[in-house]
Amino acid sequence: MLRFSRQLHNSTRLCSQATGLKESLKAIIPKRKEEFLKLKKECMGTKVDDITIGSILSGMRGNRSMFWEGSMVDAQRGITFHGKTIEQCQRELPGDESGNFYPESMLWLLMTGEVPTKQQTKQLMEELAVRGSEANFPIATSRVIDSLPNDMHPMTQLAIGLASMNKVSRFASNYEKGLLNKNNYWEDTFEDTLNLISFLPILTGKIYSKITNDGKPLGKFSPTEDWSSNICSLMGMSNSTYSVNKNNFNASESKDFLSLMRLYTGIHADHEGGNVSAHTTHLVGSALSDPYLSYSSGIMGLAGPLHGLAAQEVVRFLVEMNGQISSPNQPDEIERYLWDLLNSKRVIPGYGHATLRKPDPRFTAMLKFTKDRKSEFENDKNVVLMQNLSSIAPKVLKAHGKCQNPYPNVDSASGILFHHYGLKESLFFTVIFGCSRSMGPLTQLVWDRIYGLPIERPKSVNMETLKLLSNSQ
Ligand code: CMX
Repeated sequence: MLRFSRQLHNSTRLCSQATGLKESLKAIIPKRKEEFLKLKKECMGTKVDDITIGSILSGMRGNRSMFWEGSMVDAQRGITFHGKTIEQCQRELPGDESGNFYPESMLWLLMTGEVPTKQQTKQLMEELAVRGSEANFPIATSRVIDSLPNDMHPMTQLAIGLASMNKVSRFASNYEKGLLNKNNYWEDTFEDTLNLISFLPILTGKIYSKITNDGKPLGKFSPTEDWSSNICSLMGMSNSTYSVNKNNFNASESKDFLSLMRLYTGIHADHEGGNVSAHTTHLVGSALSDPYLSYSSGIMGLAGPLHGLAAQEVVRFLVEMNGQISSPNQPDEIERYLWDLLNSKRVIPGYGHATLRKPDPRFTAMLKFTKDRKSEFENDKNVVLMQNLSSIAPKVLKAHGKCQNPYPNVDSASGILFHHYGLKESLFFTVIFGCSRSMGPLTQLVWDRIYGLPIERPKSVNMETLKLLSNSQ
């Protein structure tokens, strides 16, 4: 785990002047804003794409109609963060000894477009640990979470918890007092954004303790640990506290679970703007709702089975298949199982993608995580099945001939790795996704306000209009 030195820790204050990230952001705003305004002035009439009736009736697939800077998804290359592939991020962003970049360095990259130094990353870690400490965590949110039924869906608890933080929103409060104008909206949005991200370890820990331990704490927040370490500790998944919750977890597993947490939360941080959680955060934020309300809405979208819940479906699928085949190393039996599934008109979970046409590089990164730890995973038949499936299922799906992308997506691996380390509450996987996904959409919200993007208001059309349009061509 990464521990901050006391001296450095004590020098960090909650106020914005101490933040390296905010100062770096301030330094790049004028040039980016100038470019944006020039583009807006000179190119407003430039045509991008034709909108067809097909796109209106098919979820606006492929319509390039949103402004989003942090990341892009290319059908062949997959995700890039400010132009950098996951492999480049692993090489260039400051990270831990196991080769994973810290989510904090991804946050810096998303916010500024620049690779942070080790010192800047460390400073941001410290800042998040101070902002998100027990003393600063909103008391009203603690009370709200405590009052919810333990068996309420963890994503509902997350959305409620985030919305309740609106009580401490600097943006909402200063807007109400008439202290804000268009030029400084972004600053309080930035403050709320960093506070929200910093509050996630405690909020996540509270929700996990409700669903597993009747609300009794499973670990303690440490102001000298980084963001991912605190998420693990508060879930009872750190070396010192794990025994409260489970009884067979050892120190080396704890370190690997932390690596997995860093990998997972780093690579899920953003997936361009059109996905439901990102788009919703942007849309709600365009009404000048504060970051807590905006991201709470995004979380409600992430809770949908077609968006954030696929990882839990994959775990069920792998466990069930293993119960019906003699061994995960029997390709013929696996193929037969897959054909039975397809012939009964069901999908192979964890395979296919709306945009990608190659294996998801996030899946590749997770697969590498297992290959780098061969001895850890070789006896876990669910993980072995996940690995073997990634070469068998694409052949079957190609022969089936329906889906446009027969390759594994990220959900094909992520849940089963959590499962391996003892995180068996599959409904909870999406909460960790929600911790990670806060970074991209909220970063974009800060930039939306730097650029002064207006409230979003597409024009809707009815059946009569569509008929008229189709007859006129
Ligand atoms: N298994 C079987 N059939 C599949 C399939 C799969 N994994 N993926 C797609 N198909 C089928 C579709 O159901 C569709 O069939 P119909 O024409 O009968 O409706 C056909 O192939 C064409 O679909 P597509 O254009 O290739 O895929 P879509 O863009 O419509 O859907 C997705 C994409 C992800 C919803 C789909 O591939 C799927 O259901 N996959 C399984 C669930 C899953 O893994 N979801 C996680 C998504 C992760 C993410 O979005 O990041």
